[in-house]
Amino acid sequence: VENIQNPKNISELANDVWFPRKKRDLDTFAEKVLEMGEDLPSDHPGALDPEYRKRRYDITQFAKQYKSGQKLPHIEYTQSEKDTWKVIYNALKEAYKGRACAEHLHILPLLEKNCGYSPDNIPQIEDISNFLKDCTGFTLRPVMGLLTSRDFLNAFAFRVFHSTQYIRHHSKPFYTPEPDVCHELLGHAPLLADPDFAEFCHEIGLASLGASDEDINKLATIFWFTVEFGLCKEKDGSIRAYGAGVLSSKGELEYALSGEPELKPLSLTDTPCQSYPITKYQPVYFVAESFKSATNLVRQFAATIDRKFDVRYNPYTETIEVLDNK
Ligand code: TIH
Ligand code: FE2
Repeated sequence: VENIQNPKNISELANDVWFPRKKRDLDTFAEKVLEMGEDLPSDHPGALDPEYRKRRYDITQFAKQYKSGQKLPHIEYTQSEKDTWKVIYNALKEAYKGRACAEHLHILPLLEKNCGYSPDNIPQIEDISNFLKDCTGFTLRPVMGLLTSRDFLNAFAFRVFHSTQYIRHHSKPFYTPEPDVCHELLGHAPLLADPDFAEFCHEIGLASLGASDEDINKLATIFWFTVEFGLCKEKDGSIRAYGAGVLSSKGELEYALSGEPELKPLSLTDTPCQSYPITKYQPVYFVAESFKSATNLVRQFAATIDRKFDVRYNPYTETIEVLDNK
């Protein structure tokens, strides 16, 4: 149904740019994965394992066919996949002590209680999505692999998080160059249950709607150094990890807090322009004072964005409203 939003709020200023206006519009992202969706590059740990590739292919097909509002795909994980999960789960839980931020340490036991998290079980995204919905309004939807930054960030405006469901190759459990179910469920999901963190993500999402390519790059960089690889200061002054890429890699989690890499304060001057590698440990991390201060930083950035209109999310209709008041 088109154009049934409150007509008073419709601004024509956004008519020349496309961005998702309703949750269902996210369905159009499904086929636009960048790489590693159905195909693996030759240096991927699973590239030469035909059985692994077949399994990945089968799991990504559920994501390809998924439509907004449907029940999320239930994956019956094999014993070998569960074995990989167990190695990672046990090692990470040990490594979280003294390294994961307070919010993550608080929420993981809740996921164990409510969503089937355990060393012997790979949780289902349906259960996690329902849990997150109650906590912060975030929901999950399956994805074949990496989306463009624009698509991935746009979904945050709807409090939707795209989650892979396949697991990394068993030969390299403690670091993988791409998202997998361990990265999503152990790295991202716990933080998405935290209201301040959810608001931070939502703010990035709103800023990304209809933004220029240059602004999208900067937002994606802010995202990279916060949601993916962020460190933060705890109340006692210690530095911990909240970024999902750090919290899902035992190797990188230990490295990030070892004193070896460079740590800089999260800031609007440095962070949006910092370059970074995607497939190895980060040489630089940024430390946030709090999720609230990080949210303010995104708001300040959003105010500099060259966009003729303003946006807000209407949670009742699950649509984006475009506003004139700029
Ligand atoms: N390196 C992470 C891990 O091993 O869990 C996965 C990724 C995070 C960000 C991009 S890929
Ligand atoms: Fe991620």
